[in-house]
Amino acid sequence: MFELLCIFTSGGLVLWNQGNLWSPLNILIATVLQQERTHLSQFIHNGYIMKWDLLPKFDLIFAAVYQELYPIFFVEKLLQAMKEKFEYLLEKKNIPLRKIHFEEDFQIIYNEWKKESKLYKRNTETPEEFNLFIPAIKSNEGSSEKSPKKSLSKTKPSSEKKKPIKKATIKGIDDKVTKKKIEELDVSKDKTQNNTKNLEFLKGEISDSDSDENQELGFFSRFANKVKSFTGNKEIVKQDIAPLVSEFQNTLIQKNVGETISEQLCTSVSNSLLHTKTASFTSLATTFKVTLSNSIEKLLTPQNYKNILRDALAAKNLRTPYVIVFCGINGVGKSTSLAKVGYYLKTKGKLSIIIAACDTFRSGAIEQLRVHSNTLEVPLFEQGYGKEPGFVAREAIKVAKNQGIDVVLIDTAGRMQHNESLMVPLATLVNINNPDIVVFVGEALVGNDGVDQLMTFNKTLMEKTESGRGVDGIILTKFDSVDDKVGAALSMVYSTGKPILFIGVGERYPHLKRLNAKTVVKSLLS
Ligand SMILES: Nc1nc2c(ncn2[C@@H]2O[C@H](COP(=O)(O)OP(=O)(O)O)[C@@H](O)[C@H]2O)c(=O)[nH]1
Ligand SMILES: [Mg+2]
Repeated sequence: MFELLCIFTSGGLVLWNQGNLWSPLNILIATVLQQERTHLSQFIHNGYIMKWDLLPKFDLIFAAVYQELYPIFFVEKLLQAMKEKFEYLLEKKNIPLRKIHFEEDFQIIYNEWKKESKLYKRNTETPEEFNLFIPAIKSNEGSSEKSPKKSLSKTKPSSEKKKPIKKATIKGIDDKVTKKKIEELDVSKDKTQNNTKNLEFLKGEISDSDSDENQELGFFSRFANKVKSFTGNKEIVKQDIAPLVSEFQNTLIQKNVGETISEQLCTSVSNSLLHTKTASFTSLATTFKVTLSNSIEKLLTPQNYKNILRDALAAKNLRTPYVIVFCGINGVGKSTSLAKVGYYLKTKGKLSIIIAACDTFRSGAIEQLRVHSNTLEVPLFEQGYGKEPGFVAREAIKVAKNQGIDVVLIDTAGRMQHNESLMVPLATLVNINNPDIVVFVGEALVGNDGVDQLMTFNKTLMEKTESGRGVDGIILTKFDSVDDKVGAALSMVYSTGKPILFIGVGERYPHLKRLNAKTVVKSLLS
């Protein structure tokens, strides 16, 4: 029989479990998983065998604990089937993690596995009996009243209180688990099991998915050194979590995330954790942090992300120019970002570009663009100052069509978001030309004002354009000058749901990058 089968997140949130013997698992976490020793095929401690499987993509661990004395075969197949089912539910069925009711699925998987395992067993002529979720005493020839092994009692250890292991006081991973003891206890290196290959493969998968730029942590490193106190597998109640809500709220505010947004985010994490259980090996703070990290990462990876390069190449195939409008207030880096995007599309996509000088308002704007057009060696379309920007853009698009130019980059005048009379010409430009994408350019430096700029641009455009279209995406500039105060990125996406297409990380053309959500999360919560 299994003492414990469970599914939990790397943050320690138990999503599903059957059986209740957590102590051996604590040791597994502390001595194997936290130390990234996942190449081991199994772990044996105090008469218990532990096996596990990982789903790094969703931060999930599937683990089984059973008595060494009563071996169970093909456990890895059961864990794998559970993992595949979870992956299917999360990825194909799009069911949120916390909404998965696994019990029924598990029974099906389990029955199937039991059947198949028997077949395998027959084929491989494995002599032992199966003992699955039934009292595991039967084959001990009347010795059921005496523990067959020094540390094991014969009765079913169904709870922490009754656990049969000698080291019954083990509560958490800092509970005197010395290195020496671990070495003594860890006999798994001597055992040869056929799932080694599988785990090696998974290990590869972990490093792959984490090899994202600036990505620093291994899957299980997230456990490491974070465990301070243990919730002991008890239900989380409001009093436990309230101090964490204000602590993390302050952390976010210090990183320039808007106050209301910080509060809303932390409250929603708190609500999602209330009345759930964390495993005894992890602290509530860790669980909170991992849950918050995951929700921020999800927020920063919106479904409506637009891949400018791919879309521009697709437009080229249709022989229509791909039109991008850059808007925002003065001095945020609109013209510089326009030039950077031009450079990117020209070098990466081998696309031909024309720049349209539609900031016909601010003196010097056209001359500044000419410098970019000369440096990038792309044509500049301009009709001088004072002209209606929408008409200049229309002419530029005409030229692009006639000359077979792939992309039109439209520079616009900076305007304060609340200046109605200046917003009208921008809306007219969008109305007349129906660009493929309207990009809002904002600075990473700003706090709430940046959010206000974006929201007002978006709202005004929606109100003033005939089709009711707003901003499609964001370029966040001057990321190089904010250190770890990257909260504007989160605030903007949270408030509007608009994706960050690029970040500007310097003044030169190649200083344009995709936002790495994991890096932002790390900066926000470090
Ligand atoms: N450090 C840094 N400076 C930037 C970035 N983007 C733009 N700038 C600078 O910001 C200033 C204003 O840029 P500009 O494109 O003229 O802004 P615009 O008025 O919105 O068109 C210039 O000095 C740019 O070099 C960036 O990502 N990082
Ligand atoms: Mg400009």
